[in-house]
Amino acid sequence: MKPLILSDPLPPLFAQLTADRFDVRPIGTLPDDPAQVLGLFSYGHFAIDGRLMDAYPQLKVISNHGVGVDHIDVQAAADRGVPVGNTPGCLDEATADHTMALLLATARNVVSGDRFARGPGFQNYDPGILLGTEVSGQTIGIVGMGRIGTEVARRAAAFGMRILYHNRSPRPEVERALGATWVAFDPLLSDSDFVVLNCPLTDATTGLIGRTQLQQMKSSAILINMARGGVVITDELCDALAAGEIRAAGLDVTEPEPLPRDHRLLSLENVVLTPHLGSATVQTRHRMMKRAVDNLSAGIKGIALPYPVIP
Ligand code: 8YV
Repeated sequence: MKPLILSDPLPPLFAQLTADRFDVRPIGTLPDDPAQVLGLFSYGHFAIDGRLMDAYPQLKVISNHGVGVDHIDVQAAADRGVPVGNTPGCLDEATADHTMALLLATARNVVSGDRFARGPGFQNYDPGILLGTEVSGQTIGIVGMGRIGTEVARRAAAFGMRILYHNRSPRPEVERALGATWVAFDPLLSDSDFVVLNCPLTDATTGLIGRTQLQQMKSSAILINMARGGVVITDELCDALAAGEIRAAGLDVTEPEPLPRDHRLLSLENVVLTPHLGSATVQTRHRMMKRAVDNLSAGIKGIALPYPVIP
């Protein structure tokens, strides 16, 4: 009998991968005996709190497909002796690539340009339309110099950008390798042409960017959020974008996510949105799934997870 795992819906390819090793059933459907459930698998970020853990007395492991575990109460899991695993170190390049994609798209009007190029208005070439802002030679301010932030810095260096960053602890090796400079949060906001969020969502970063911080930014600046929607106060960002207090925003994540279809953010022209695509490449998804499945297997065997989350 294969170990019983509860998961949110998996696409067919991954459903097959996991089905080879586990009996995967949808979260929310109670098995006859909850004590049969040995693992919880979070694919699309469903919330896992202590109460949910307590519903399964034999729970041996919680595996998260992805790095961010803000939807899992990791301390509650530790208190119950249940290890939590995630998938670090295999999605940094893909997520950094997408960060640059949003940065370039907002700076160079890629989305509005696409719309215009397809529309009835494009009859004659006019060199004066849709002028973007330069990327090369501009200042990027990276909030969160972890693995992903470091890959963003590497790309920014290749674009000839000046690199500022803010992180709890300075990263001298990144400074040496990529010419990045640690600055306090306020000067990062006021000196950057692009403020890029690559930090985890924690108590300290929830609502990190609101009205006050947006007003500290240059009116020509662009905000890129690749972290979690909750790092930005959505209503206050909408106000700043509508009032032209900042130039534009590129958002891979929002709060709430997805946004209600009539949300104000969706009607703003100076926003480029993607639906949480940071790590969404075929190659990266396969690496993530492998790590997530390895964590599940180890937890069920009762051995140390290869990719544990330390509370
Ligand atoms: C995934 C993510 O898209 O790693 C993260 O924190 O948010 C993304 O890489 C997500 O975990 C989907 O499973």
